[in-house]
Amino acid sequence: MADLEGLKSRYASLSRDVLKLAQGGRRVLVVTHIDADGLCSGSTVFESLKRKGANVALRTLPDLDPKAILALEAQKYDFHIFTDLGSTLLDALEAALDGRFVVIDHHQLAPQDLDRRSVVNAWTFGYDGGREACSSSMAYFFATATDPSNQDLAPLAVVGALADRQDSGQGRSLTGLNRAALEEAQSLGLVSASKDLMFTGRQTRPIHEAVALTSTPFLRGLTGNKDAVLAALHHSGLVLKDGGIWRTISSLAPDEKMKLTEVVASMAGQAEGATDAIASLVGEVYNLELEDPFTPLRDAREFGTLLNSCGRMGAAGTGVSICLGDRNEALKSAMKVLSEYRTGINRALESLASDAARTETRGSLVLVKGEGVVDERLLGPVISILSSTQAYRNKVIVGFATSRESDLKVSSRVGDAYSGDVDLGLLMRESAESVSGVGGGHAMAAGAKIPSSMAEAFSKAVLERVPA
Ligand SMILES: [Mn+2]
Repeated sequence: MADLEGLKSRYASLSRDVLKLAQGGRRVLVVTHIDADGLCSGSTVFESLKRKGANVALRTLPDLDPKAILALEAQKYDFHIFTDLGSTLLDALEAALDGRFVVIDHHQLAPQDLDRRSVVNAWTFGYDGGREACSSSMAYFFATATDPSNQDLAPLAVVGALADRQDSGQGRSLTGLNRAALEEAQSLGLVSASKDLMFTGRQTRPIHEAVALTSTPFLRGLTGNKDAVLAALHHSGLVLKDGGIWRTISSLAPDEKMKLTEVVASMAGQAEGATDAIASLVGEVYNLELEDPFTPLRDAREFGTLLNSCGRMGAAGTGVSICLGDRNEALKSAMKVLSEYRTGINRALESLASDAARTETRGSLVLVKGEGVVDERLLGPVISILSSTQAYRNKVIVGFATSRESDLKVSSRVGDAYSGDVDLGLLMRESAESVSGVGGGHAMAAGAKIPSSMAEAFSKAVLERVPA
């Protein structure tokens, strides 16, 4: 059972302890992951301490591994707060940092670690950390325990939750601890929730561009193809401009939205199951009311995509600046990163689609060989998008990309229509370890790194563990 009061009282004492240290001049370091949930959660904890005058710094990491832990130890901070990483490394952290740290997280914990003092984890308080609580909402309640006025940070919890794909409630809604943070944001007028068509750029882009930008679900023939969409929309008679200015999807009247849905459905209609894909385009959307309506920050899902692109493309610092409120230089450069990110993903998807030998289906498992054509930084989003396509929605999909000279990066996802029972975190870890690699993650999304020479042995190990 969810125990929000228990979490709040844990945070009341934790924040007291941390503030006592920090306000006494001790140096505190917040260490966080580079994905959107990591950037939002790290920024939230950092900002809440900064506002109290603490001597605090923030660092982003692509991975926390034993080497990174040793490097941290050498810097001799007085206290460390890890967000969105660390739950599986408590022993190593304990050994290196000797009580001078706490982990705030939602990744699965080993059962014997649930009640350790050094970790505040969603699972300990009865929340499903894969669906109901992200690190950003965990961080949000730490921030409000530090000072109730930190409620203004609630939109970051919503962004982090959506970016971690936790909109798994009815109609793509947020639930659990994420919902609790959302409700605080709503009560302050910071975020509004409504039902709408969930095309990317529904408030910011011309209609045909918004349809073409949408990649989840992946609409074959439409995603990345704005000319074809424009031609079809013209043909339908939908009024696309208002006084010479392109209209947006959110400005359409209900009957026009219906018409748009029909056009998209008929274009995507050749593919089997397209109706399901279209149905999944309607859901709860979250508006950040204080953001400029013509930026991607206005829509919480797009805000998350923007942050994810920063993290993946080596611009995590830019993402942090945006979380902390920079709407000038940081936003400008993030927009550029986002457009490169989208171009890179589309190019990778095209390369994969144009070479049938790169995709191999074995029972319910799909292997995607992206070596040489998928940038390793984009492998995760590419595999995510593929797992939302009609062809692979009922599969487990495992993709590969070249990593430096002699390694392979592996990324895996479970399609939302897959009927088997698989824990990808475990699958990646066991399969990788069997070929002297490393792996892990969530049940629905996980990754690994293995030696290039072990690709075949690794695939075999995966195949043995995926129920057909
Ligand atoms: Mn996360």
